[in-house]
Amino acid sequence: MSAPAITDRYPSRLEAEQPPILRSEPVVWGAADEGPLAPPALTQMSEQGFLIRPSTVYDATVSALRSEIDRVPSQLGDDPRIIREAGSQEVRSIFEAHVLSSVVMDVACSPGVLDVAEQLLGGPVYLHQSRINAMPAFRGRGFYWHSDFETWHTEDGLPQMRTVSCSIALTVNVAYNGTLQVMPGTHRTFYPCVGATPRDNHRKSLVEQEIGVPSTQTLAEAAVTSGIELFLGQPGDALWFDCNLMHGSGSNISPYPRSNVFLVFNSVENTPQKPFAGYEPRPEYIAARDFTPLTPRSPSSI
Ligand code: 6CS
Ligand code: FE
Repeated sequence: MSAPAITDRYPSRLEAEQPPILRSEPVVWGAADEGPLAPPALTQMSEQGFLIRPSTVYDATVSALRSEIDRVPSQLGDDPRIIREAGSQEVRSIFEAHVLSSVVMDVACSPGVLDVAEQLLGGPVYLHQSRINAMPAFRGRGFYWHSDFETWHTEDGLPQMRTVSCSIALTVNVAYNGTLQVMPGTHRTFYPCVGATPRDNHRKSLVEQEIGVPSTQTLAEAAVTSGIELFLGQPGDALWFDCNLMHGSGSNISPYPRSNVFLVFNSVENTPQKPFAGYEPRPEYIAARDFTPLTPRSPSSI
């Protein structure tokens, strides 16, 4: 007898358009007395799906992180973890940044980061994905609208929305250098997407995501209620956003590069199953298989 099929709460990569699905899990899993976030911040996260926390890392740490954008690729050479811009050889992302850089791992485990992630997800967490994103000046290309959870569910097998991202600015994030745009409140709805997952989709999707994006009609309808907000921040500021928040970024034609460190925390109670609409699970440098909970590191080490 074959094993009973796992019911999929959030089907996507479908043949035809399907109506939106209301989220069933909480957004905030921990309580106000379980971490640094006070009730207003928890409410903001719960209702809007994102939260800005200024001055999350010190200037010296920002500098150390920025130097990793040159150091890591020059030491690694040709490596799948280094993603380059389509039309040029400029570095776009460095994946598995917490493995390649102890500075990144120290930041992920620092007070004001790890304790926030644990509070939001209600217990121990590990890193599902990490990267340094570097959007070059003039020709840096953005990402079309998407929910990260849509990809992490279909291609990586994360069963529930119990995952949160922390994006730490390493440069100024201004309206004209391709900063992140979010649709507040969309994290409470799952938007199924049309189109089957191609084999080895990540080879394309990490440069330009075409599969796993909602239709323009769906996006237009969502934006009527949500509106669109920009993440505007200084180096060292952090943007926390829920795994299912609709977001994207425009191109950067300004003379100012935009870079950030992107940390994806997942609850240890939400480890991946078989991909819900993909083939092989994606490589470990994109979807981690080391579920060891992170433990705090003292601020003196960063
Ligand atoms: O593939 C990922 O894991 C992430 N990258 C993209 C372009 N979309 C989904 C998710 O944010
Ligand atoms: Fe994303």
